[in-house]
Amino acid sequence: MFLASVGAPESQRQHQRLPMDPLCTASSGPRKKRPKQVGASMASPPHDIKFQNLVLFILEKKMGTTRRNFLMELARRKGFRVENELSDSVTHIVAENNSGSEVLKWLQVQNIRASSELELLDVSWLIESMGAGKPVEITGKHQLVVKTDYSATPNAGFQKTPPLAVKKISQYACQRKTTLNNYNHIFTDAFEILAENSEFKENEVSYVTFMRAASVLKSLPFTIISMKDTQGIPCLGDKVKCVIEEIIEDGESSEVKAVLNDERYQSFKLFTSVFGVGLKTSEKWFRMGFRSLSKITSDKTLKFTKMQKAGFLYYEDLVSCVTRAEAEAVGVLVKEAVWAFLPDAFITMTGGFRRGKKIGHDVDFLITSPGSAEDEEQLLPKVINLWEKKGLLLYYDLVESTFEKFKLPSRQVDTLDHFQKCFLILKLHHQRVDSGRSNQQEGKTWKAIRVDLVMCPYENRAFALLGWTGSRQFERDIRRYATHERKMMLDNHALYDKTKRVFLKAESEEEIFAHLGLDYIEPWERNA
Ligand code: DCT
Ligand code: MG
Repeated sequence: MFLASVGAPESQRQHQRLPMDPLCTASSGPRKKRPKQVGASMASPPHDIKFQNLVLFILEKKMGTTRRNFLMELARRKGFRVENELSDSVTHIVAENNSGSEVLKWLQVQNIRASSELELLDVSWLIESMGAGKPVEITGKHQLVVKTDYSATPNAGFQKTPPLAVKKISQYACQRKTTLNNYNHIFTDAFEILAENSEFKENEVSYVTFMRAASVLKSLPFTIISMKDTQGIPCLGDKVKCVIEEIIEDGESSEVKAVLNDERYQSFKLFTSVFGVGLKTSEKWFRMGFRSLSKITSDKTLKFTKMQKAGFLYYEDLVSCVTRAEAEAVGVLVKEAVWAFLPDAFITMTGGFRRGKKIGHDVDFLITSPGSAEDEEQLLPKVINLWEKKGLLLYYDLVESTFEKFKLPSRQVDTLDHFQKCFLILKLHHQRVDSGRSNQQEGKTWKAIRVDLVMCPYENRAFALLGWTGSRQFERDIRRYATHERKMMLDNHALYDKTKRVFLKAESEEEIFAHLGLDYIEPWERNA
């Protein structure tokens, strides 16, 4: 079972580990302890060079001989050319825990002048590249920053190492700022795959463990490059640290590799990519022996819901992400239609796009109006009707409101709200036919886009906005924080103070944060 694969305690494992053959990690299941191979790099066979244009040199300073030998060996196995000595042919210097200034200083001592073409890179670039099996694009986060003032503090100019005095990091995402600038993709991608696999297995505990780990790592302003960097970071238990350690050492996690190769994971991933297909249906199809969508759609005995039929019909469009330009174009359609019936309505694009994401799986909108409840109730049916007449409506499911005023907020962190809402697939006509996709489907001049419209009472708009902005992890944590730290109950409708037994009103998200005693976190800092 998943949780049973937790390895020996951290301290114990530390002694047993040494740089080892990374190719052994391809095996499935938990990590095995492998025998010591002292000086493995000395006796290594020659490796084929896959990337002729790069010549790497790994700096031993602050890294140590063992780790340097290990990284050199691993990089060579992955097809990189790594020099033992620094020479004119070197194009990339890779360093760990050194600022750009420190590397330059070292070069000066060696009497070597660094040319402007020489890349000074953080080891995170090499680790990511080895993980990707090819050199990844060099971005600002990989480049060591050079400050000319050497009298500055040792870490000055090198932004991607942990600051010397780390401010205590909260276990709650609502007390951390998480922008889309993720310095730890190599780890967070791994944890998101492990979390998804746990979700497919309906293992809630394990799902939460991995999602919290991914979330906290996304908030760090530096890249984790050694286990030392994980000290003091919450939400990283033994199991999680074991995965991090393996990625640092080998560039990848054997457990993630095993999940990606697992037939059940692959099938669930494929099945749930169809709009309207959840875990129950995936489980059923998997048990019935289905492994491909074509076999499913051509099976005469299977019955599909209206939602699934639409999911299959527009599959190609729906799996290709919605771009911001497409989201904006949908926004124009929504505003036109809504304002035709309710000119004073407020319309806000919520979800990932409000958090600054460039792509999404759908476009979410929150609609509210200070007008009468009856007008409110009639709006979505009118909008649907209009789009139907215009031939823009490919699918819709209108869910009537079950909202009751003064109902206590839900105790569940994951429940959907009671507002009236509509899940749609809209036909978005291309502004101009320029994508390869339209060539594939000759003559098709539109794309099917998933859209969620939510209509909420005016007094609840701040809560609804906070709830529909996400991310999911941020929402879970702010509700958990309200419950455990403030004895309050928060959901998409309201905030209730259990001690004072009152509902706390709010006109804006800022006021909700203030009621909770939290510093305000901007939407683009909620990408937890
Ligand atoms: N939400 C939530 N709990 C859920 C589902 C959603 O709190 N179980 C909130 C958070 C985000 C918002 O609703 C919109 O949901 P999605 O569209 O699923 O998420 P997203 O962040 O917009 O992601 P994507 O970019 O993939 O659409
Ligand atoms: Mg969304």
